[in-house]
Formats: sequence, structure tokens, C-alpha cells
Amino acid sequence: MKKIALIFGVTGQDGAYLSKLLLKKNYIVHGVKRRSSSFNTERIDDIYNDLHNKTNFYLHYGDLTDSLSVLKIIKKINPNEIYNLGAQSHVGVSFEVPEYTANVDALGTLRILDSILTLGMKDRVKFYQAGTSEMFGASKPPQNEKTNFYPRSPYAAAKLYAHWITVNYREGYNIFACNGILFNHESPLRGETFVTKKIVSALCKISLLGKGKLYLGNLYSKRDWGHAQDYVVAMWKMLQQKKPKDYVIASGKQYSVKYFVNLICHILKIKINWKGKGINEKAYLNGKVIISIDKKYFRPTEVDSLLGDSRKARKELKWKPDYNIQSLAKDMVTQEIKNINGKK
Ligand code: NAP
Ligand code: G4F
Repeated sequence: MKKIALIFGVTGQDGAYLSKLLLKKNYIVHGVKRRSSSFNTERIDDIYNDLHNKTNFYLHYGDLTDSLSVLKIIKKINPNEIYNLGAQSHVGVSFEVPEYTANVDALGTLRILDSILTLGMKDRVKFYQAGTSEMFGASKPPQNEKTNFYPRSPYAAAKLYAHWITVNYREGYNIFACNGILFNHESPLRGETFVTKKIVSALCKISLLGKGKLYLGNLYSKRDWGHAQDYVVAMWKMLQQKKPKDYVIASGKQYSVKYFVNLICHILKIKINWKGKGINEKAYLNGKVIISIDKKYFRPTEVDSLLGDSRKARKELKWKPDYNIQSLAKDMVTQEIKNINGKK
């Protein structure tokens, strides 16, 4: 019998990679998408087929803020595995919409867990919660499963609730529920407003089309960046273990935002010069300013340094990433160039 998976957040970066992975593993995959006034299935259009064209991939309308839709979809699909990847996932935006972020990211998780319980499905379903290194926030690196949490944004605080409610339903009701504590992971499918994708898009346009300018915030925060394609494998592996546990997933290397800019310039073979300090720091290409700092991209509270220690996952899940920062950056640039050339 084929396993049935249900993915909340199927239209996002990770949802797209996870869907492809599970389909390859011969699962029947159901995804929850939100009603939107414009198309929001671009990342999964290559695998999406509606009922007129049968495959093992199905989409359903639903929303994590709507308990009824969550409960009804879980009842109807009767899945073996549920992956909760749905979230208002932008840290900066969470300062603008803190209540909505809490509703989706914190209470949305509770809605799924309690539906599993209410529907009497706890012995059938395994649950994955998309936790984040942002929960470590101001805690000193390197961070692992034993590091104290110290959230620094409404997003991180909401995800911390989701983390502990997942632990609580596991301990209180014996639900097979795991928290993946994933460090930053990127890809060509990354949302346009996250820093890596924003840098790649702008620098490719500047390099290929000779137009545009890039405005950034804090150049000196450090992140542990991996490739989403590697990280969805870890999600799946967590649900294949005998016991449900929580795992840190990370590359174990950290780089600054400025390093990432310089790396992309290196791949594109463009030579930039940095001048100035603080908010006056700028990057020049052939004497012209192509990167400036805009205060609006600074956050009220920043997470300065994330560096993951994923030894537990590497040992118990036998997980390790194929990509490093260089191959990740190359993949993002290659795809971006294809996109630009396709649109020319
Ligand atoms: P993403 O690209 O922003 O995708 C988020 C998904 O959640 C999208 O499908 C989005 O739908 C959906 N969503 C948003 N609000 C929803 C709602 N009210 N009800 C139902 N679905 C909703 O994020 P990602 O990078 O794939 O990340 C996947 C998950 O991992 C998220 O929970 C994120 O917080 C977490 N995480 C990500 C990283 C990372 O570095 N990428 C690291 C740690 C944890 P639309 O397409 O309609 O917007
Ligand atoms: O790309 P970012 O927006 O990612 P951030 O805040 O680390 O969050 C991402 O990773 C988390 C895992 O740790 C996920 F949970 C979360 O859902 C999301 O996927 O920003 C990275 C860094 C930050 O320090 C930010 O201040 O880049 C800095 N930055 C500098 N200029 C910028 C910009 N970030 C954005 N988004 N845009 C800028 O212009």
C-alpha cells in the first residue's frame, strides 16, 4: 500500500522540494494551498495535475487559521504522515503582522495536532513540525538540541510555541511528533524577499542586463546556509525513525550577508569595491553605486549569529548535505540566469 502524505505549506519552497521527494518515494501526496487572488502554485506547477489528469499529487484549499478546514482535510485525506511547513515565514514581516504570524505559525500547529487527537488518528499519523534556528535567536553559537531558546522576533516566539506544543502533544498523548530545528536553507525556489534570493536576483540583473540597484539591511549578521533539497530529506528521515525526536539540521558553517554578496559577484565575474561604513557603506561597480544600505531592512531586534551543530541528526538519521555554500550559490545563479534569459 502506498503511503499518504499531507503537506501544509505545499506551495512554498520546502513544500515543492518535499512533494517531489515523496512522489519519487512512491507516496500519494496531498497538499494544502491557500485561496489567493493570483496564482500561487508556480513552484509546484510542474508536478500539479488536477483531477482531469490523474497523478499521485492532489491539492486542496485550506488555511491554518481556519480550524474547520484543517480538521476536515485531515479527516478526508486520512494521511500516514503530516508535514506542517505552512507559515508566515518572513522574520522581518513578523514585526509588522505579529498577531497574524502567531495565529498561523503558533496556533496553526496546535490546530493540526489537536485535529489528529480529536479525529482519533494518533496511532496512524506521524507529524513533522517545521521548527527554526530563529528560536535560538540571541543564544551563543554553535547551537544544538541542548541550547537554550532566546527568540528575537514575533516569528521566532510563535515558532517556539509551535515547538513546545509539539513536544507537549508527543509527551501527553503519545503522538508521533517531531520538531525539525532547521537552519537557513535556500534554493532557486527561495522566496524573492529573503536575503540570498534578493541578492542573486539583483546581481544577476545588474550583471546580465546592466540595470537595477540592490538595497540591503544588516550586512554583518551571520547565517548557516544550506540547500532546501538536502533539508527536506532530513524531514522525511525524522518520520521514518522508531521514536519521535527533535533534531537540529544545519551545514555547520556560517557566513555573513556581505560574504554571500561577494560570493555571488565572484560567480558572476563582476568586480565590486566596498566603500564607507555603517549605513553609508556602498558597493561600486565600474564607479557606479550598485549596492546601498536602507535602514528599513534592519529589524528591531536582530539575530546576529546562527551556526548549527547537527551531529545528532548526522549520527541517528545518517543525514548529511550534498550542497555547500559554493554549490548552493552556483545553483541559484544558474537558475536565475536561465529565468532572465527566458524572459528576454
Ligand atoms: P515559504 O516558502 O514561505 O512557504 C510557506 C508556505 O506556507 C507557503 O506554501 C504559504 O502559502 C504557506 N502558508 C502561509 N500562510 C498560511 C496559512 N495561513 N495557511 C496555510 N498555509 C500558509 O517557507 P519555506 O522556506 O518553504 O519554509 C517552510 C517552513 O519551514 C516554514 O514553516 C518556515 O517557517 C520553516 N523554516 C524555514 C527555513 C528556511 O530557511 N527556509 C528554516 C527553518 C524553518 P503561499 O504560497 O500561499 O504564501
Ligand atoms: O534571508 P533572511 O530574511 O532570513 P532569516 O531572517 O534568517 O529567516 C529565514 O531563516 C530562518 C531560519 O533561521 C527561518 F526560520 C525563516 O523562516 C527564514 O526562512 O535574513 C537573513 C539575514 C538577517 O540577518 C537579515 O537582517 O539577512 C539580513 N538582511 C540584510 N539585508 C536582510 C536584508 N534580510 C532580508 N530579508 N532582506 C534584506 O534586504
